[in-house]
Amino acid sequence: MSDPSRADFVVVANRLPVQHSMSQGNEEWRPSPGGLVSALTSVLQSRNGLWIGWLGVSEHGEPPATYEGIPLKAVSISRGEYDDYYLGFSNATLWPLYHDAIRAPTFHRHWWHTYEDINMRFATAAAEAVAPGGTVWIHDYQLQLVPNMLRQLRPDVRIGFFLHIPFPPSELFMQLPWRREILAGLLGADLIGFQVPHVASNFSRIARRLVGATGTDSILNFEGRTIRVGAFPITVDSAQIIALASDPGIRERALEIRRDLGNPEVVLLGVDRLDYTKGIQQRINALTELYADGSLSGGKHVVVQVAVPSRESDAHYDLERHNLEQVVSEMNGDHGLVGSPVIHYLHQNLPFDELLALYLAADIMLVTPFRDGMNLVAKEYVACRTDLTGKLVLSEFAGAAAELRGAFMVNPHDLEGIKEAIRLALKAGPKEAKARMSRMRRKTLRRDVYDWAQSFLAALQQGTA
Ligand code: GDG
Repeated sequence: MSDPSRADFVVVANRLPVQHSMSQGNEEWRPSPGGLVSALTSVLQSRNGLWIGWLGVSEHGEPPATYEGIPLKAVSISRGEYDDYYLGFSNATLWPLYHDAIRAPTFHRHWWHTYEDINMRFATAAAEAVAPGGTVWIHDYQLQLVPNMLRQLRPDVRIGFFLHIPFPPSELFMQLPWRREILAGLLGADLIGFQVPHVASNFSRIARRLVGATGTDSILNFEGRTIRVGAFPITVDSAQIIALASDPGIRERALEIRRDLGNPEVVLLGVDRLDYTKGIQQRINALTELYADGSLSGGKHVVVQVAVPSRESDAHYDLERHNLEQVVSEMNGDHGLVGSPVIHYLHQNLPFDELLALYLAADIMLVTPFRDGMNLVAKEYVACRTDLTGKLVLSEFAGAAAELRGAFMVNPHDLEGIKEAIRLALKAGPKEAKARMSRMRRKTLRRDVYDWAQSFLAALQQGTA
């Protein structure tokens, strides 16, 4: 007899799919934005699933028991644990280490111990929630120990893990004092998914070298079990984006944005979480030099940079914001005209409709992270350009670069290279732009985020039956 209080399918992620917000003095729980929530929601709905996650730092009482019919189970994390597990080990140790160490990672034993404790809390919650023989899909770098912890508690369960961010090359991963524990944690899964193939192979090599796993890059053997390893590049909800891109209200808003910007010849756009991995300052430095050398000119070329507030209680992010705002105001000070700034900067979380209108208003999209697991902004821009206009300048170091070969590629560390790519994008005529955009759309529209979730889960079921 199956226990009705247990679910056949469980998603475990750091965050629940709802977030707290205040609207005109009223408290509300709203869905967290993004395609991941939509994709997982539909999979959970079709499989009698449940979502386990943390509510975020807010102390706003109980979240709803369900979201779109999906039961939610909140894991609570105290203020002190938040500092050590989230701000500390997740975002000041793992995040920089996994992104090429472009900021020095910090290692503290007490952060690690709290990371272990919180991972055990998530694993216990999953073990209590999943039905016999059920499936658990664990997400991202905050929860890398959960696969093995859950396996110890519930050996009957099928366990998948997907890493949304890069996995570092061995030279960097070796710095981690708890490198063996992290590998053993991940290897508790039946399937470990990464964004791009070379990252998956790199992980398997490290696992063979460091903890004595055997096998190939795609099938490892460890402690008597078989673990599949593969690439599952995440993508966007293209049907939804295409529908929004043809919405008359959003199209009108895109025209209005261009009018508000003074009807320039060219609008250049950046949209990023305000994060030091995204290369925003370097990009603005490149743009400033292009205004200085006359490749761009005030009134004719206008830049819009949306920097979405992120991890605001972290001092690194605070400093990043401060430095970014400094270069933005210098750029306007040096090159702006009265009533016509050269860069419009928004430090805001915008409604998705407004983001779409900005994508439609932009002639050139600038996506130049120093390192990025995938980068969905690049794919969203491509998906919404249904008329095949628009040009994308894209970092070689974003996972998306493997698919979006029609972009103007840049090494984000090379200031002259960024400038040159922007010049080339400015120069490219409509025919070249169309050919490049068609190429990128063919690739992007082949699969959507629902296919992504289905392909991961199909691979996870392989070898069962
Ligand atoms: C991590 C990995 C990987 C942005 N501004 C607003 C807004 N957004 C939405 C975008 C996009 C998402 O946020 C950002 O996703 P990215 O992929 O660009 O970057 P990360 O947040 O760093 O995501 C990344 C991703 O996980 C998925 O696996 O691709 O590499 O780092 O969807 O549209 N949404 C709204 N308002 C905004 O102002 N509503």
